[in-house]
Amino acid sequence: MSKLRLSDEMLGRPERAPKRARVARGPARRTGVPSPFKQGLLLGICVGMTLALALGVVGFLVTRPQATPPAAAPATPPAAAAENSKQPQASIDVAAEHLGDLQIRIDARISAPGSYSPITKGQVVAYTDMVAMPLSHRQGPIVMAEVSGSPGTYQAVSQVPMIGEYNVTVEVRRPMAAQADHRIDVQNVKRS
Ligand SMILES: [Cu+2]
Repeated sequence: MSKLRLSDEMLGRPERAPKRARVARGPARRTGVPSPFKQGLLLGICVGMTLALALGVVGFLVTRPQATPPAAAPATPPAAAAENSKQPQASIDVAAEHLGDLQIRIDARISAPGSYSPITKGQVVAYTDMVAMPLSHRQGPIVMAEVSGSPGTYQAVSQVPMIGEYNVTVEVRRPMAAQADHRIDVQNVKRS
């Protein structure tokens, strides 16, 4: 640039005005040609960022209520989860009996919460876990079969590995998710 300026001054002292104009046109053209492009680029970036922000805000607002129940579900008991999903929860009455030789029979009477009518053809499983040794010999899922002639009553027989107090969890999988717990003390190998 300095060389050009010097040469312009050297050569064109008498023709300063037109050469200055040319020089002025040069940078003007140089700035003029990219400026729409730059403006367009800036505009594009601005519009793009605004759209991205808007999409982000919309996405955040839309997905937040959906993300809250799964986050709350593991922290809260299934009863609260069922309330959140507004699904009718089954009423489960669990009983367990030691039959002897560490065998236990688990009974579950499952009914609809409002009408108390038995829930038939349900998918029901049970889990047993020793209270004093949590998860060390947890058993299940033990499939519970509906007792014929006794609609809504599900039964399973299982053998626990050692004497002790056991927590029996009955889990209804269908037609709705629900579960209930019951404690049974298996203290003697013979029938207690
Ligand atoms: Cu044990």
